[in-house]
Amino acid sequence: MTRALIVIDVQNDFCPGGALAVPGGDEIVSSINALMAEHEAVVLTQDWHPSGHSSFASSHDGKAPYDMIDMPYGPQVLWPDHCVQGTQGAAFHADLNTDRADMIVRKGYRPAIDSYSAFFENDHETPTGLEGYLRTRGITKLTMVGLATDFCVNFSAVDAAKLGFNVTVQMSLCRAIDLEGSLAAAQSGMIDAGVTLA
Ligand code: VGL
Ligand code: ZN
Repeated sequence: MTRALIVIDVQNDFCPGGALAVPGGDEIVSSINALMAEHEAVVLTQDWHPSGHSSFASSHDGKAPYDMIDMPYGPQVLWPDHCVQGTQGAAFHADLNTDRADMIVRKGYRPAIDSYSAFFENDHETPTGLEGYLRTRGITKLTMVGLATDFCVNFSAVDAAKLGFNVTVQMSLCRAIDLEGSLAAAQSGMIDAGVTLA
């Protein structure tokens, strides 16, 4: 069995001081680096939005961060501007061991659609290419860690389980945004999808 560690969005904007800071987001970095040694493959994901992205509240008149809107692909939370391509906020946390990464998957780069999952954009059908990468390398078992538990980790883990991968989310190496019960909903959704929460 070939195992991959999938490190979701450990970027400055999701860490304390960032534009969409996840509480404690920086606390997990050194333990994530240590876990890399237990995996044959390491994949990093990077939220990577053009400026003016449709998931930003600032792109919609009269909307504020954390408001919801209906997009053609379904409901979408509006966020503060974050992870704009090429900015310091979009860069990986300075202590994350990016040298060990075999693959970096960028997502959320299409202006009109968000992408929480490392596998599919928020329409649940446009692929990022990660599935093909993992399958062609013979990887069957995934450990997921990173930010944020209830959005990008959750969507990535559920998609991976639906695709037939053996998926474990290491909860102690994730941190959540937790909007109106989103963490509890994510945990039960992941369990229902067959994800192991460790
Ligand atoms: C994320 C909100 C917006 C995440 C990304 O990485 O969980 N959350 N963009
Ligand atoms: Zn984003």
